[in-house]
Amino acid sequence: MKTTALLAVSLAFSVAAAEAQEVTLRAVTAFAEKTQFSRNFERFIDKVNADGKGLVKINYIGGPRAMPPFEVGNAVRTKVVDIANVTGAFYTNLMPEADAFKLFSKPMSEQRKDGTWTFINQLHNQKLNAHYLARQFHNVPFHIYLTKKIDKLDFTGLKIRVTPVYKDIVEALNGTTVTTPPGEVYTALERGVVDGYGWPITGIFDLGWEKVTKYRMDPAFYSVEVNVLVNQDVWKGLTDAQRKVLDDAALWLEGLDSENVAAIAAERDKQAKAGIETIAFGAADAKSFVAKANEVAWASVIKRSPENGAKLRALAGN
Ligand code: 173
Repeated sequence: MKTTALLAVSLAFSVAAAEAQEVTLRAVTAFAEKTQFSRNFERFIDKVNADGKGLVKINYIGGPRAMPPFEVGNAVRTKVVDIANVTGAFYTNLMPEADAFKLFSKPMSEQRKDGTWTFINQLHNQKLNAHYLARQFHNVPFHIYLTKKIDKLDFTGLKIRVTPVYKDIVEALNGTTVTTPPGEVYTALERGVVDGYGWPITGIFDLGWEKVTKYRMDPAFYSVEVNVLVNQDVWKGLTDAQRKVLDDAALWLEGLDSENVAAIAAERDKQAKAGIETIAFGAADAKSFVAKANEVAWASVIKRSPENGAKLRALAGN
């Protein structure tokens, strides 16, 4: 009897201790829920909630319906949320260097070894009060999509929806830029407010944009970056065991990038079947476009942040 009672008491204590140790993190995503650039983060949340039972739990608040995309970076900084899925392009106001992340196309396994992750993490620590937990989609490029045909690399007379990702290159080709979050792209196209938009090779079907898209301009350029950030005070307050659950899930999440190769091939096919024509230029023009895109992007980052910009360029090696 005595032993059983003691056992029960000690069991009750250990359950209480485990419960006291479980932390709940509030999460948002800068992309619409269940769409291309939120989906893997949602799988990450499921994994953390399964693997982290009793240690760490993520409470998924949602996407742009809960918080405007361009405010997500600041919400992490001020601990309005604890963890977020967001591209650096949406927080260049707080960290101009974030505009350079699209110029890193090395796999994260390399970036974690060669000092890139460490430096980018430091930037997040300093400017966003955040821990840089993971980066996704390094092998997914961007394109410019159009409703009007062009026959040379020149956007004169065209209005293009941009984010900081595409702004410099569109302006370098004489286009007029209109910055909007993804949620406003469809309406802007439908109303003729813009004649095209920048977006990755994947994801245009999620919000029905194929209905208002006629052309995809090739070649592809840059690399998508969507990051998982954790408020730095929250990160520091976690136990080693809690951090390990998140770190392990982060590496797993980065590993999902291997799925992108097949996804990209399928998406090109799907776009063609939806009647989206490719506008392709000759090999020399394509090469000069990509070179120009890289050049204007680096120039813009280095102008805004000379020292860090130069360091980033050395790390990117391009
Ligand atoms: O076009 C965008 O909204 C944008 O900048 C972006 C960045 C990463 C993934 C998808 C879109």
